Amino acid sequence: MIYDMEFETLPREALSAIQLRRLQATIQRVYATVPFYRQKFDESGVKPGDIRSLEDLKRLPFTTKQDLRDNYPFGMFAVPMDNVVRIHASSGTTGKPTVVGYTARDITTWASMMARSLAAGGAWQDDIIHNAYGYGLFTGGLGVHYGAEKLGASVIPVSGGNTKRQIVIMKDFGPTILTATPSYTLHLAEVATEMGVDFRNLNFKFGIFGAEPWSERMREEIERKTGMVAVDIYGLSEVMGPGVAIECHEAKKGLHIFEDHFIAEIINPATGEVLPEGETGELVFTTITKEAFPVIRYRTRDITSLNSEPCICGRTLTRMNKISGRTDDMLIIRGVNVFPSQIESVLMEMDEVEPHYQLFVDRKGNLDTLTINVELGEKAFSDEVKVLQDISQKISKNIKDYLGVSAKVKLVEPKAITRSEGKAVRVIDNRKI
Ligand code: DLL
Repeated sequence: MIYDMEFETLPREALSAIQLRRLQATIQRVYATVPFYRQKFDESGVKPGDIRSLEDLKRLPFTTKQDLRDNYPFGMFAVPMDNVVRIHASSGTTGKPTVVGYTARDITTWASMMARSLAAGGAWQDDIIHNAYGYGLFTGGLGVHYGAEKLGASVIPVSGGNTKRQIVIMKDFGPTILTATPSYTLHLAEVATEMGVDFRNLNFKFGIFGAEPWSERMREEIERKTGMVAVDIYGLSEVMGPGVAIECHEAKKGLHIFEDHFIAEIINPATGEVLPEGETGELVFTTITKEAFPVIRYRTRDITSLNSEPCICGRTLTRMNKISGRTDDMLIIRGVNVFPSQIESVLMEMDEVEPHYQLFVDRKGNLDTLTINVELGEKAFSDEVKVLQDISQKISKNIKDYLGVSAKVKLVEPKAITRSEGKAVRVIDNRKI
């Protein structure tokens, strides 16, 4: 066995026992080695020895992105630098990046988890993986790369960009698995069409897409345009990178969390209270095997719910539902809360427009306003003002009917919105400037 897949079907009691042992060891270690955790635990009056059950995790304080920033760059590392073999950083839109480190064993663990993720997503040793996640400080490229090699698949380390060349490679090398962000995948499909290549005739079977939110509607659109089965993969640099959770290709319904390495909780983001299974809130992770950069109750800001119903694939690992948004991405337009992914779902229902859009939020006086720039499809594109007016009114009406917010809709020509080679920028919030 090249990786620890046997953990995926354990009965709950056995998995919990492993989790508790690993959690206790992690808590002891961070208390002894990271001054930040020692101080935080002391302040809340909890000693490592007090963690006697998984329930006791609740007693520990949260860790936030701000805590990581305050300890920039290496203050949260739990090992000396001579044990750190890799550094990644997540750019972040504001402030300093978050810096994370890995020991040699962390890299091996991560590769195993990514191998398991790829296998769950439909890949195997005889597959050729076209890896279009960016290589560099971003964890996507190298994370998938090591996992693909561990699995024994053949990996093409193409990274993001040079899109035309990517299409030629796809035609000539015949990769069977695509790993990329959903937005870049749409761009790849579009460029293929321009080059006279029908994506659906390429060799791909599965696409393993993540690193940004994408709606069920977007999944349908991608599957229709590319002819592959689209699977959702989730992860974040602070917890490890890609491979924290993934959908199995059998069910494509919820992402199995690798609970032998991470403990997930859902909290009410306003009060910090832990919510019961099934309720929606902020996802919080505790790592239980990481050496260089363990995190305790890290608040991801991602919004989802958990579900431990049995899955048809046989895995007993709890699933998290597709991320519906981030606590810091929620727009409040005249008192109505709305997430970009909800707007995406409404747009995707309409044949006239393409899945390329941007949301502009402005403040006029005391009121927030929302403008949606959305691309017209080639077929719907018209010079007639009346036709265009009708389409934009229809979109506004649908947004109002489904989401209860008023939005101004601006139709733009096909290809007018800048294509992403990694994570798409969907929201431009001019209130924050
Ligand atoms: O995006 C790691 C990754 C790489 C995941 C490749 C999947 C594939 P960061 O750059 O640190 O790490 O960004 C993490 O991206 O907190 C979420 O808000 C968002 N995110 C990641 N995966 C998904 C997903 C990588 N499947 C942040 N759905 C996370 C929705 C996602 N959002």
